[in-house]
Amino acid sequence: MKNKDSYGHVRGESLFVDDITVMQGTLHGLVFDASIAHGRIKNIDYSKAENLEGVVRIFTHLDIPGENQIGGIIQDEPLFAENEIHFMGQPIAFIVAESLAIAKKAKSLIEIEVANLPIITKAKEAFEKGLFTNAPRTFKKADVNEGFKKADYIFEGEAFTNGQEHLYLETQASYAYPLENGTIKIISSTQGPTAVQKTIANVLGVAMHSVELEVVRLGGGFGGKEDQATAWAAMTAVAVYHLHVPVKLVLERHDDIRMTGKRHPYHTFYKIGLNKDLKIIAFEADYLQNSGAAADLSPAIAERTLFHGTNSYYIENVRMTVHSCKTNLPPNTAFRGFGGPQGMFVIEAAIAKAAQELNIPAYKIQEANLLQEDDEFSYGQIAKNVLIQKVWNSAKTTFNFDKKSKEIDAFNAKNTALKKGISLMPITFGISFTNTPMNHARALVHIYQDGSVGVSTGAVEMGQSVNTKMLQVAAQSFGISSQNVKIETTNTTRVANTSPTAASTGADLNGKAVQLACTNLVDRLQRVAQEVLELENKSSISFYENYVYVNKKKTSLTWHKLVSEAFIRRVSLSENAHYATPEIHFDKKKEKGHPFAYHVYGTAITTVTLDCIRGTYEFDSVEIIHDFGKSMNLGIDIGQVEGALVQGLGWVTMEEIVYDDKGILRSNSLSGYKVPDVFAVPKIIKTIPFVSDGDDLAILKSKAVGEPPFMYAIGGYFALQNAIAAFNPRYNRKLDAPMTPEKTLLALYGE
Ligand code: MTE
Ligand code: LUZ
Ligand code: MOS
Repeated sequence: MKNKDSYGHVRGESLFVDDITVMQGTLHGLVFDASIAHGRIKNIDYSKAENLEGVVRIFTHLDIPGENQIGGIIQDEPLFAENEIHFMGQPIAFIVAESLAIAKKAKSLIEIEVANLPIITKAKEAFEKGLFTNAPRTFKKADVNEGFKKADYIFEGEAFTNGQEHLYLETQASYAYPLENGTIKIISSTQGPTAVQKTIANVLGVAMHSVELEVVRLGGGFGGKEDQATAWAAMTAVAVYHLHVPVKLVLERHDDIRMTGKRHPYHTFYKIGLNKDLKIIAFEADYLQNSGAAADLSPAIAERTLFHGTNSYYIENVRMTVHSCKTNLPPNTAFRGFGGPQGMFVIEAAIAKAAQELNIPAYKIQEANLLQEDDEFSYGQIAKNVLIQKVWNSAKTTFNFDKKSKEIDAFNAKNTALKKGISLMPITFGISFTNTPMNHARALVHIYQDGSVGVSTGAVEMGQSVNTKMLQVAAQSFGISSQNVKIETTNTTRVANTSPTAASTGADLNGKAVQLACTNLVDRLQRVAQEVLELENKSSISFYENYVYVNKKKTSLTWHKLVSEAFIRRVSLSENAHYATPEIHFDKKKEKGHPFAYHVYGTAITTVTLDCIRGTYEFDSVEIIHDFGKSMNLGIDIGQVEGALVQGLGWVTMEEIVYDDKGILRSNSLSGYKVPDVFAVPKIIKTIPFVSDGDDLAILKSKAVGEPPFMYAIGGYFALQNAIAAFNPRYNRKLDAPMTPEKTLLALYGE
């Protein structure tokens, strides 16, 4: 089945927030934000702006009826700045006017006086000054000092990864309007409708039942709308609270890029100890996470860095600590992989460093340390149904790794202006929110009396095709064709108390809830069929291709007829089901437990050709063996792998976020911030499913796929490093992503 949205998308018929037909009297909002990164507000004069014709009202923190607070995990982030500005782009006021053009004019008339305060943009500086958004977290396994004592080789180094702009096609957006009795309805482009609802209730000082959140779909989220869709929705809600008319806010691209947080940059200090047989016996890391000016999701992201700090390797002695450093950047936030990519980059950097020092290819170290069945992760979970060795071997044989390596050596021996590089990148990614209490979901399924079906869940469609998967689950459970099923919008009045659609768990959690609801309905309908067909029992009854079957034989009773019989017999045709992932637990005091329902495995082989005169490069191929389990929709799942891979290659090669010393974002538009275009995509991307049983905790045994493939791209970074080293043997690898052509050129001719 194709993505249900594909028809609407190519015809331009799919609705996003900005496409909603607005109601009469709708007003337009614009955010007045800080143009400096740190300072004390001495005075703001709104009078000229307020007096402009067409300006309805300018809202500040003084207009907030409840709490001026939007922090999700830690309450450290005001909706509107009060006395102090903490980052460039921080919202100070919300201008509401009859048109956007008027609001823009008004914005230019606001006069602000500030006293500058010292600006910190680098994690390391904040670390040295002791500035943090939240407490550090440490995962320990066995005794790392003892491990280093036993090691034959010890290497130390630093690794950097920069941030990443989400660049969802649809910018942050919200449309809010009053319903009766003080209720406000908000249509928002958010991955977390309940979080937005809860925050708005707190900002307005009203009960959650007075705030209704509705999400149709997102033009991409990638984590950027897991926590950071809230502010914009809250601003429109504050305006509606006071004005009692509809208010719309759609960020323009420059405003969105400037005001929102990004992937966390990391600056990490690591130490790795190996034995003569290349076993990694000890690994230690201090990750300096650049959290920005408020915690946002930093504590949770820090946690996932630790979970994935040892990637696909078994390491006996480990100590890893994340320090969430408070800087004057916009609060950094969730982005596909959620700290996992940052963690995996470091262990791969440490392995690359060791390989260089030992003068061996990195894959020999990788291969000597792959996780085996029943190995213990640093967080205490025992690895079960481990596929990493298998997918690794499969990638090497399927894609002729040995032959390719030799060909590349031969090519490099013959050529001077062009050099090639190759790498292997294994991934092991845990599926579940690492915060155990978040792993639950609900579904509300209605069978209408004409046999058509409406399904509501807490899942948010953002292009990942979760709605198509929900539709498949319902259609398959009922044995009816997919045209009979409609996936409804995500709405907090139909499905409440949801976790955000994130952590790649959307299809699993919501799909399992849909499955449960459908199973209960099937049970009821089987009883009706038993009556109608006058059978002894219902165990022989099944539903298939819109018909009732008995002992696998088609009867004349159709699904539609059966449903109308059930309706006449006053049988409930609606069901609400709740699913909570079984088995998982985690003890945050001991930092041990079983946090993940299962793991997703895979291995990518990447080859690159480097132009050693220009410093430019092209990825020739990325060939992947990926563990989909039993994919319920291979077209969609391969699309996720390819999209994630290219997004990851952007992160490690070309997307360079630049804040200057004053904390001003210089890479603030697409002329200065380059993302992969069609020419940057590897010439060959091959994704071959690794055939396995899947996992019972995955929906229909089809494993989660949203984030894991992002990390294949890390292999692209190291393939490129290898190509540089083939040209410049003196190159002392500075593992600093992204490896832009400029940095590559310097590396080719530097020490
Ligand atoms: N795919 C598209 N097209 N657009 C997106 O915004 N977000 C990614 C991934 N794939 C995203 C996407 C992220 S960050 C996550 S966590 C998952 O989708 C969320 O959806 P799922 O849980 O249904 O996999
Ligand atoms: N969000 C979250 C996530 O709150 N917890 C997680 O573990 C997570 N993992 C990936 C992406 N988003
Ligand atoms: Mo994805 S970073 O979990 O939204």
